[in-house]
Amino acid sequence: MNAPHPTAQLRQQLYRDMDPHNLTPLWEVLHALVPPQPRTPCVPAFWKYDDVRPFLMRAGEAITAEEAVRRVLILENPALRGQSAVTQSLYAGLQLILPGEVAPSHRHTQSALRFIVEGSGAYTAVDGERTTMHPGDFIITPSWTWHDHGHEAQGPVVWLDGLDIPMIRFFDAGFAQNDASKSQKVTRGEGTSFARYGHNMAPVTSDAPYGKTSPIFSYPYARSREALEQLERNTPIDAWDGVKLRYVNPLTGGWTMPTIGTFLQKLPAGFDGKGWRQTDGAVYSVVEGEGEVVITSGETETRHAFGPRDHFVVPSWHTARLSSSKGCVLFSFSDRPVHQALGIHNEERLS
Ligand code: 1HN
Repeated sequence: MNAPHPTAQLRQQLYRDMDPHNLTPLWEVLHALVPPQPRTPCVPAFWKYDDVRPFLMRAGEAITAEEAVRRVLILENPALRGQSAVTQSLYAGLQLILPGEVAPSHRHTQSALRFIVEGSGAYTAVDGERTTMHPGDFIITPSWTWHDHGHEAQGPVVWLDGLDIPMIRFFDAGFAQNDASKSQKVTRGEGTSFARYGHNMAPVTSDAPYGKTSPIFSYPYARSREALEQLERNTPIDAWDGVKLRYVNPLTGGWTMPTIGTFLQKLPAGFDGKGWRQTDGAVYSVVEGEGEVVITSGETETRHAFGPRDHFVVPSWHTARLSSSKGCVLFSFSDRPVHQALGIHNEERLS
């Protein structure tokens, strides 16, 4: 008889002997490495604003914006606790600033978006230009630009921060610096970037002052909402998305940031959307109105009624459906620009 065919025992001995050499067999993990379809560890998540707000206000009593540098409660995906991640690639948090406070100037390679959730009159300063915040405004802090926040008006102001922190961490490409001064010097009047780039026009000696990032610091809600309203009146409603637009970089027509795509959509009253799934997991912020989101993955179904200022996550390749009896407006962001740059974006719309 020949020697016995390699057995489980033989394999186990091989694994043990090579382990100290930092060697491991691919055939034991191959299936998990290249799954037949995306299998994210991220789970659907939902934060009701009424539950979150009291903690934000308590944070306002527990620490100043300056002491905290950024007074933020991180929205952590329940399956990624401790990782400061809302999806595998993205970070989200709710930031509070109170009248008279300053969040000191710094810069980092991570890109940031702000979506204003509550209150008015705080400002963010980017590269010497201040922008006043209003609910529903979408504001950008491009990679490596100095930025500070302040509040010289009334009442608490809360916004959603979206950053590419987990992605930049994955690439080990993060740099950061603190500014010498707390609040950077204002060098340009408010609205300068919008005047240059926000009216379907651009400087004649065209430049891209922030590289791959949009030179518009703030996309005011009033304008974005007006566009959706007009389209709702005049064009067919998409059976999956209602009326949905993406924010663009006016110099390229592409995404506003290289790593994060941003969207605003309006579901008309009585909308009962069809299901879809896509590879880019997304974070939603409810601006106005109310509705329901149903998220399914395999046998698991999650269902949440939402209202203004609630936040939720639709993970990669989970099927989602949106509906709204009274109509609503939703802001959302995802890592779609990266999926598209890599040629791996996939979307399936169910009939
Ligand atoms: C940051 O700079 C801000 O500038 C907010 O408001 C959240 C989370 C991690 C790292 C930097 C801001 C942040 C952040």
